[in-house]
Amino acid sequence: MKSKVLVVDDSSTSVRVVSHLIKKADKTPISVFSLAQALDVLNDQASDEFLCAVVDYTLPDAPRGEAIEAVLEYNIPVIGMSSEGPSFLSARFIKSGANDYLNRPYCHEEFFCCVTQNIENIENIEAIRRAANSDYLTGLPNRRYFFHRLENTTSSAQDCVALIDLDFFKKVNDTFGHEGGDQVLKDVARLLASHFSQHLIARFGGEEFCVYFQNTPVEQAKASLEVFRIAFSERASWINQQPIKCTTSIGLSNKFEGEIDGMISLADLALYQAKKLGRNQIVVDELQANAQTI
Ligand code: GH3
Ligand code: MG
Ligand code: MG
Repeated sequence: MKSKVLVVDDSSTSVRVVSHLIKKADKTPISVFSLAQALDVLNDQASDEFLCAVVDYTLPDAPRGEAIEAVLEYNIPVIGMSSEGPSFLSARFIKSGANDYLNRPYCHEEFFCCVTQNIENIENIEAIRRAANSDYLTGLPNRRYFFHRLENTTSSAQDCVALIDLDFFKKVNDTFGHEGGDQVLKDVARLLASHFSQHLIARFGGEEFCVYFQNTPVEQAKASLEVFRIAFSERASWINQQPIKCTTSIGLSNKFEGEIDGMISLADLALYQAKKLGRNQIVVDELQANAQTI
């Protein structure tokens, strides 16, 4: 959960007051006195750790609101502050893209309301974004997020993709009920998250999952999938004190031809092959014809 609020103001008295009020809102103020220092902090610390920034309109090294625009560049919501009067403020701040603004002198209640309301709005938007991007049952990223992430990624010929499908999962539901099936889905998701934390994973739908390996030789991806496959097959999920054993079939492809969709279709064909060959195994559809090739 994000908790930092960046405070950029050249007046140490103002910084002290603002920091105190931010702490009262249970957030952590990170205070700096100039735009240069603010940029140092933002380049040094992950900017996505900041909930928002409270930025003075006039700073010695940014006299005309440049600091507000500079901080907005880092995709951090900004509350602007100025002593120059409300009519000046509203026009200038709206133009610079600030989310909200405060006119000095402000009473503490006014500051508190402004900051907490903005933080609440930002947190609500974050919660909606998280819900839209993740799968409700397992908490894994969903298909929508998977493709959105890849849209903004430069894929390379070294990438590969794996489709992982639970074997005879319908039978799990038939034997242990939907609740038993759900438990297996949650467990497989947790195991996937722990084995492939360095990679992009998603629940594609039903009992099918996907792992996208960036810049990973196919042999390495296959070896790590094999470790996962064996680990999953050797453990059990539990429902009403009953163990549920389950296995996975996996299709892996590294035939990158510029289209991720195409590589996923090939992984799907490899998965189909793994099912046909008896399940609980990996089939690789790889560029160089060594190992199992379809
Ligand atoms: P195969 O080895 O060929 O993959 O067989 P399968 O039984 O795993 O595959 P099939 O496609 O026949 O059945 C998938 C089942 O997954 C059917 C569906 O009811 C179940 N399923 C899909 N989503 C969920 C879910 O969220 N929870 C539970 N409990 N079951 C689900
Ligand atoms: Mg100032
Ligand atoms: Mg299945």
